[in-house]
Amino acid sequence: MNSFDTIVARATPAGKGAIAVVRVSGPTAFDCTDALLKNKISLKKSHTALLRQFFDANGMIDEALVVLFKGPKSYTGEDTVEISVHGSDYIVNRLIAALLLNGCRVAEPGEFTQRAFLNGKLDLAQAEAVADIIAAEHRFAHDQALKQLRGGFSGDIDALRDRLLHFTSLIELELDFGEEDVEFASREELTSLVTNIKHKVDALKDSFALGNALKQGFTLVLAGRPNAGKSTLFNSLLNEDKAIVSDIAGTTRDAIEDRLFIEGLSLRLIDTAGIREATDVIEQQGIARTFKHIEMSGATLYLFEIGTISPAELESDLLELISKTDRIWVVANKMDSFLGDIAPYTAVVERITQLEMWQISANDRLSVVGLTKQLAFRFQQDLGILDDQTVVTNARHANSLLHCSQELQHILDGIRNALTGDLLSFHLRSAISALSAITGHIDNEEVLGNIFSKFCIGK
Ligand SMILES: Nc1nc2c(ncn2[C@@H]2O[C@H](COP(=O)(O)OP(=O)(O)OP(=O)(O)O)[C@@H](O)[C@H]2O)c(=O)[nH]1
Ligand SMILES: [Mg+2]
Repeated sequence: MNSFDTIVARATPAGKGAIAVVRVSGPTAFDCTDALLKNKISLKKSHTALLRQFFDANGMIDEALVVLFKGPKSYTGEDTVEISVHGSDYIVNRLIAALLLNGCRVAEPGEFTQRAFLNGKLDLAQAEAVADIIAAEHRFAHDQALKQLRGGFSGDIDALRDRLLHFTSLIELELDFGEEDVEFASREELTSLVTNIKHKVDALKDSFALGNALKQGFTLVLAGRPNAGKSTLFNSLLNEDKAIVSDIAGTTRDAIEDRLFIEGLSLRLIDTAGIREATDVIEQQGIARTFKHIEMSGATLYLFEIGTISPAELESDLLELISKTDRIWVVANKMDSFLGDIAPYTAVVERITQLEMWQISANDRLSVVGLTKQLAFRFQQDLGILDDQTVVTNARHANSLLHCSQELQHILDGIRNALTGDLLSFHLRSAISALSAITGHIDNEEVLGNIFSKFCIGK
C-alpha cells in the first residue's frame, strides 16, 4: 500500500437510496474534487458543508453536498472530502469514474480506517471496533464495540503494559550492572505484580467465551420431557404461534429455532423434541438432535411439568443433563394446576445447579414476562455481564491475552526457580509484546493487512 495515494470509495451500501456518500482521502483529495467543480472548495474552511454541482466531460453529474475535512483533523488524518450525492448507482459510479480520471485510485477494503490507524487517529483495537460497531445488531454487541472504539479497552491494556514495562526496565538495569549483584527489582514485588496482572489478563481472556457467544448470539435451548410445555413457552417468549402445541406427548419432532431479544441481548432460542425412550426412528433422531443442541448451548432451559414427575425423577434428569452442559436453568411449568409441596423440587434444583428454580405457567402471558425478567437478571448476575465490565469479543485479542498469560506464568515459575535476570526480561518482553499486539504497537505488515482486509470498502 502506498499511503501517499489519494483514495476514493463509496461509503454507503450499493442500491437506490435518498443519498449515497462517496469518500475521498489523501493529499490530492481537494484538487481531485475541485477538478469536477466550477466553484472550488479547496480554499474553504475545514469542517464546512458546501452545495456544489459536479461535472465530467459529458456534463453535469449531480448537485451534491460536499463536506471537507482538512488533515489532520479528519477520520483518516489526511485531507478528506465526503460527497453526498443522490442515491443512485449510476451517479455514484460516474462520480467515482471522474475522480479516478483525476488521479484518485479505488480504496482497498478498510483502507480509510487503516490510514486512521497509521496516522495515529485510532489504535488497532479501536480500529477493529469500527468494524464491530457496524456489525452490531443488538445492545450488548453495540455497547462493547462502542466502549472499545472510545478507547476503554485499550486503556485497560495499556495500563497493564505500562506496569510490566516499568519492571522490565528495572530488571534490565540490573543486567547493566553485570557482576555487581545488585537487585533493583525486588523479586517479591515482581511476583506480586505479575500475579496481579496475570489475574486481570486471565479474567479478560476468560471473558471471551461468553463475549463471543453473546456477540454472535447466545444459544438458549428449551429441553425436557414430552408435554412439559416447551413449545408453549417457545411460542409465548416469541409472541408468535410458531411451534405446534398439543397434549400428545412427542409433538415436536425436530428442533425449531428463532431469534429472541432480551434486554439488549440477541439469543438463538431453540425448541426441541421431548426427551424419553423413543417410540420410532424419527423420534429417536429428533431426541439425538436435542442432545446435540444441549451440548452446544450457551444455556439449557430445562422445563418440567410439576406434579407429573417426582423430585427423584427430576434429580436423575438433571444429573444426566449436567454431564452434557455447564449451564442448566430449571423451570417448573404448569404451576397453575399444581397444589402439592414445591419444597422437595426446589431443594433438588438448588443442590444440583446451585441456582434458584423458576416457577411458571407457560400458557400465562404475565408469568412468561416474569420469566423474561428473571432471565435478563440471570444473564447479568450469573454471567457477569455488568455494564461497566470489559468483555473481550475479538478472537485476536483473546489469543494475545492467552499468549501474555503463558509468558506471565513462565515469569512466576522463573522467579521461584531463581531464573536469571536476562531470561526473566525475555519473558517480560514477550508478555509486553503480546499486550502491545492488541492495541497495535506492532509493525507486522501481514497482521495489519489481515485485520483491515476484513473491513468493507469505504470504511
Ligand atoms: N395447565 C397448563 N397447561 C400447559 C401449560 N403449558 C403447556 N400446557 C399444555 O401442555 C401440553 C403440552 O404442551 P407443549 O407445549 O406441546 O409441550 P412440549 O413440551 O412442547 O411437548 P413435546 O413437543 O411433545 O415434547 C399442551 O396441551 C399445553 O396446552 C401450563 O402452564 N399450564
Ligand atoms: Mg413441543
